[in-house]
Amino acid sequence: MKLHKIREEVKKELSNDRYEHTIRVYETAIELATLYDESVEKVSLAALLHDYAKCQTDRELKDNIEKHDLPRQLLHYNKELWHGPVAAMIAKKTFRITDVDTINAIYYHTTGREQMSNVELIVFVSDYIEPGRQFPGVEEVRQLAKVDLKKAARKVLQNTIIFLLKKDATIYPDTFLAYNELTNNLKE
Ligand code: DGI
Ligand code: FE
Ligand code: FE
Repeated sequence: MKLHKIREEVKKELSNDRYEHTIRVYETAIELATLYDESVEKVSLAALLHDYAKCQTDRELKDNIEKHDLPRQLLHYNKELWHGPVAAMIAKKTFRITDVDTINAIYYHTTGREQMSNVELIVFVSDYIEPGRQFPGVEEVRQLAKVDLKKAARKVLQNTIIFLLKKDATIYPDTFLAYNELTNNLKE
């Protein structure tokens, strides 16, 4: 499917606000791909589809996780984590995307994981820094993203972990694993 067609499908599936966020992530991801000499095609597809399942109900997301053999473990953590893996499944099955890097960038866009590729890091960071975001500390991540993708992603993970801890929320293992790995990287 052509990019403009995918864009139309995404617009149909999402609320206006969610679609606009998606387009800002897409534009940010293309800027970063250009800066880091990564595949514009991969980050474009991943960014356009990363939140494709965001407007599904909890029931629909849960059913999709069960039906399509996604990790049951997800169901024991925050519902916010469900839409990435479900969107990755739809990207494969409906949009016929076969590139593993693109699929992984969609799948792990919320939690992060160890050994993220540059394409995954770009989508992960772009989701956090797109110009509509106003998280405390976002400006620091925007500056880091211009010089070092891994440092930027580490800061996103750190900010998110602190945010979740303050809310008394649980933290998905992949989020800790990604944070630990990127923190150890800095010391080497
Ligand atoms: O879908 P978006 O709003 O664009 O962004 P997202 O997919 O990164 O979702 C982020 C939300 O998920 C954020 O408010 C934190 C929340 N969240 C809940 N549990 C976890 C988590 N984020 C991470 N990284 N790890 C968790 O365990
Ligand atoms: Fe998301
Ligand atoms: Fe998003």
